[in-house]
Amino acid sequence: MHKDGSVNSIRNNWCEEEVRALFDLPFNDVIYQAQTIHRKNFTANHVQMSTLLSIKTGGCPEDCAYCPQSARHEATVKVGKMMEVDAVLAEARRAKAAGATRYCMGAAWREPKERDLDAVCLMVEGVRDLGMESCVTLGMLTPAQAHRLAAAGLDYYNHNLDTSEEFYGEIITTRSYQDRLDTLEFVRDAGINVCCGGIVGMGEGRAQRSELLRTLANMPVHPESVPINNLVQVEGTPLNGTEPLDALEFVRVIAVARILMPRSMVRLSAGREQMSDETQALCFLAGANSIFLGDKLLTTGNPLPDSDVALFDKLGVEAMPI
Ligand code: SAM
Ligand code: DTB
Ligand code: SF4
Repeated sequence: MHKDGSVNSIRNNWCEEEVRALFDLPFNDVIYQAQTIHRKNFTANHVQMSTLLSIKTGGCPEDCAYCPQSARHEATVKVGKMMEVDAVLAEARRAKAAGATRYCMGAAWREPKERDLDAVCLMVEGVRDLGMESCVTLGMLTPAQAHRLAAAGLDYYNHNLDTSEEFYGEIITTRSYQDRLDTLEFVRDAGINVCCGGIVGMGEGRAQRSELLRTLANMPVHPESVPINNLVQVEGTPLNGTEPLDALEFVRVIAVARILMPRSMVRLSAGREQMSDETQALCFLAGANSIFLGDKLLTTGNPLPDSDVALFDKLGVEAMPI
């Protein structure tokens, strides 16, 4: 039931043509639909502030063509050891003081080792003790690992499909689309909320963007959280130099995600540093309701917190309470 008493059915059976038709609508029409659905399901003008930390940076064996942390590319991120639990929790306290209500921790792994998971579980418990939502992204999981994270009280596990199944092979060869779907199923079965989205601006077409969103929306249960990343181009990665995605097309991706997954948190994730205030404002209008707060994502830049506060002020947007 919505705030206005109406019922909006959640669908998991979108066909290709229907999703593509949403993308092809006149801009005002798709934004109007998305904003209408957004207001039925969320408090208008609330945007969640999440903060991201790389707990293990660089040296990753996978070959994701967008990623500066792959050991297979020439990108220059400094490879680091896994951070200590106390240092991670000190950062989480800082993020909370700055206004974040969600703390996301990422590791440049193909999959976690058992002993690494011990430390991650302590981090998750510590973040929860601070009263923040917790999210981790550690690569592929086994069912047993998903259960361990659930027992530690993890709120969300982030594992992206990244793109459509058809385009996927152009971007990653070291693990399959099915591997990703399997991990997502283990996370779901362990009772952890699913955080799953993708990246646009990787040279894909509208058909592939549309298929990515259709795959997400046709999961038996929608991911509770859908990060939409605009590719951050990094020197030394194979995708550096890709034609950037038109800003209005990016806004359409947010709008269609909101229409297809009415109750999911749609997160305006990577790529905001390269975005104008106007584009970000359109993303909020299209139904995005979370951003990363803090001057760094995992390894790349993010707008300064002061400029985000100024943008929220200009738009009359408030930080979403937990
Ligand atoms: N290694 C784990 C994995 O890939 O599952 C977790 C960390 S990985 C960096 C998390 C996500 O960050 C990726 O799935 C991808 O969607 C996003 N990402 C990485 N590099 C990016 C870039 N240059 N631009 C936008 N998104 C990026
Ligand atoms: C997601 O979808 N986006 C975040 C989070 N999940 C882990 C990561 C963005 C990374 C951008 C590139 C970097 O900073 O290294
Ligand atoms: Fe490794 Fe994740 Fe980067 Fe892929 S996206 S190279 S798995 S850190």
